[in-house]
Amino acid sequence: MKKKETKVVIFGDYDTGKTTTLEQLCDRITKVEYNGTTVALDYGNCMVGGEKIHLFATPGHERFKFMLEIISHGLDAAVIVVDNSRGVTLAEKEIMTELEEKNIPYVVFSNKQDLDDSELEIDREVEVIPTVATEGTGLMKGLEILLEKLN
Ligand SMILES: Nc1nc2c(ncn2[C@@H]2O[C@H](COP(=O)(O)OP(=O)(O)OP(=O)(O)O)[C@@H](O)[C@H]2O)c(=O)[nH]1
Ligand SMILES: [Mg+2]
Repeated sequence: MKKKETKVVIFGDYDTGKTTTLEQLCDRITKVEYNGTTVALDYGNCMVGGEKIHLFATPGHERFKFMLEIISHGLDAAVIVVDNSRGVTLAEKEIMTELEEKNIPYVVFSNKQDLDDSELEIDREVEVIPTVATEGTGLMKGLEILLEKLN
């Protein structure tokens, strides 16, 4: 029998820490970026509890928005990486609404806690995991919380 494989897509506005999150969660990742800005996608995979997780990080800049739909094809779950010092942006709210409409489980990583550890203001019922992507803090725990929602 084929082993279960899960596709997780990481969304979030520009510069929130999506690529850094993926780099910390996976050993080897493939990045398509220019001067540190993701222009197409990042890909990596990791094993969690014997399950293979395929992780894709989206570009955050508005001009690459067309990529989001392409990367999202067939996703099982999602992470929204928010810059906690910036708060939830309109683009992030739109993604959350779309995921809710499609019944896709997701969690929010309130990243850059080292810059701002105030509680993230969010107007919906969703699990928020505080993270510092540059240090790897909270990331694997957050991914595990997300994957529990799939079982
Ligand atoms: N202080 C701090 N900086 C962070 C953290 N996570 C990421 N950064 C920094 O934020 C900047 C952007 O990080 P990326 O991971 O490239 O962000 P991104 O969301 O992939 O950016 P785009 O692909 O352009 O949308 C980099 O300079 C990172 O080092 C964090 O937890 N704390
Ligand atoms: Mg990126």
